[in-house]
Amino acid sequence: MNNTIVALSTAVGRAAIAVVRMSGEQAIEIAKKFFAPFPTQPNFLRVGKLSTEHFDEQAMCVYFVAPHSYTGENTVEFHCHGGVAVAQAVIETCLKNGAVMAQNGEFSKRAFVNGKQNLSNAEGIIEMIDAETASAAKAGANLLENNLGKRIVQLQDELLDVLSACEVALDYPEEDLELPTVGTAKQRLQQVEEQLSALISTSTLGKVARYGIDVAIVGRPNVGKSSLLNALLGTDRAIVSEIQGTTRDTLRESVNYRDIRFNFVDTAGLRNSDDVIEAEGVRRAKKAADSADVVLHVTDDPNDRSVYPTVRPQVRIYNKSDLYEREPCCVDSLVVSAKYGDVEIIKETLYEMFSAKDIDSSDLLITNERHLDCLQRSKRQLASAIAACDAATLDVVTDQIRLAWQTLGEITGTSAQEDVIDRIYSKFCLGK
Ligand SMILES: Nc1nc2c(ncn2[C@@H]2O[C@H](COP(=O)(O)OP(=O)(O)O)[C@@H](O)[C@H]2O)c(=O)[nH]1
Ligand SMILES: [Mg+2]
Repeated sequence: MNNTIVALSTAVGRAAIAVVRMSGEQAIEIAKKFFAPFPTQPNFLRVGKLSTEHFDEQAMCVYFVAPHSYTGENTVEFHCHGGVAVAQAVIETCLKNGAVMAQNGEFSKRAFVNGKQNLSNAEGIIEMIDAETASAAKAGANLLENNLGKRIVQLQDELLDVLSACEVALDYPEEDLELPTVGTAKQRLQQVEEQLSALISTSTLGKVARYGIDVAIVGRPNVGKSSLLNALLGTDRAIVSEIQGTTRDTLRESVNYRDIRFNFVDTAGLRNSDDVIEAEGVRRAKKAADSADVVLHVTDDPNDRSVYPTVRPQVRIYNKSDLYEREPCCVDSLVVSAKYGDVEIIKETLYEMFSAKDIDSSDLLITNERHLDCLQRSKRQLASAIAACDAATLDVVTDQIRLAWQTLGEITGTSAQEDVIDRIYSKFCLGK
C-alpha cells in the first residue's frame, strides 16, 4: 500500500490563503480526525474547523475519491489561511495523524503511475508553472491537453501497421510477399518521416514561445548600448555615462513584448584594453553575442558600415539619431535614439524576424528539448529503416521500425526509462 503524503501546494509565504494537499489511501480517514464537519460528498468545498495542536483554524476542505482525483488516489485539500505558521500547523496535524511529507513532484508522479497523466502531460504542467508569458503558458497547456501525445500515438500506430505487414512477409517468405510489401512499407515510412520533420521544424518557434529571444547588444564603447538597454526595458537598469568602459560585465534583463519574452544582454564596449577587468568584459561580450539568437550591433556614426564578426543573425542599430545631420548610409538598419526613448521599432523588427506572430496560430509547437531529442533520434532510426528497404533486408527494416516506435514512446513515457521519469518529476515543486 502507498503511504499517504502531504505538502503545501501553494507558494510559501504571506498570502490570503494556503492550500495543503494530502493524497493516499488513508487521506480521507486522516482528515476526518481533525476536520469537522467533514464534507458529506466529494468534490465540494465545505467550511469547517480544523483542530491543530496549537489553535483551531477555520478552513475549507474538499475531498476526492480514487480514481477521480489528480493523483488517482484518495485526496483531501485544506484551503486554510495563508502565511507560514498556519500552513505549517496544518501540515504538522496531518503528519501527526499518519501522513508523511511528500517529495518534490510526488503527487504528479503518482498521477503518472496511476495512468492519470503521461510524461509529456507532466512536462506541460512544468512549462505552465514556469511560464512567464502567455505564449509559454499556451505551449504548456497544449502539452497538458495531450495534443503532442495524440500525434505521437498516431505516428506510432502507423509504424506498428507497417511493422506487422513486414513481419507477415518475414514469417511467410514462401508466399513471395516480400517485394510489394517493401515498396509500400518504404512509402509509408517516408510519410511518417516527413511528419517527424514537420514536427521537428516547429522547435525553432517553440523555443521562442517558451524561452523568448536572446538579444545581445554589442558595439564600440559609448555608442549608447546601456542607454538602449534602459530604453528597451523602460527602466534605468544599467549605468550610463560618457566615460568609456563604464559597462564591464554583461547584464541580462528580460521584458515582455506582445506575449513574447525578450532577453536583452548589455555588454562591455568592444575595444582593446590593458585593463584586465575590461578585457574580461570584452571576452564576455563576444561570448554573449555568439550564443544569442540575434545580435544588435550598435553604432553612433551614421557613416559606419562595419559588420560585427559573428555567425549569428545581426541587425545594425544607428543610435543617437537626434544628433544626425543626414540619414545614415545603410538601409536594412534601424535608426533610433535611446536618449529620447524612441526604440519600439527594435522590438517590432525582432518580433517580425522570429515570426513570433505565428505562435498564436500554430496548434502544436515542440517546446521541450527532450521531446526534440526523441523526435530526432526516431527520425534517424526511420531513415535507417528506409535505407534498409532498398537493400531489401527485411529484418533490419523491422528492427529499425521497432526502435523508432520505441523512441517515440519515450515522449509520452510508455517506453521511458525509470531514471528519465524520476528526473522529470524531480523538477516539480513540492506539493505538485
Ligand atoms: N544624444 C544622444 N546621446 C546618447 C544617446 N544614447 C546614449 N547617449 C549618450 O552616450 C553616452 C554613452 O552612453 P552609454 O549608454 O553609457 O553607452 P555604452 O558605453 O555603449 O553603454 C552617454 O553620455 C549617453 O547619455 C542618444 O540616443 N542620443
Ligand atoms: Mg555601457
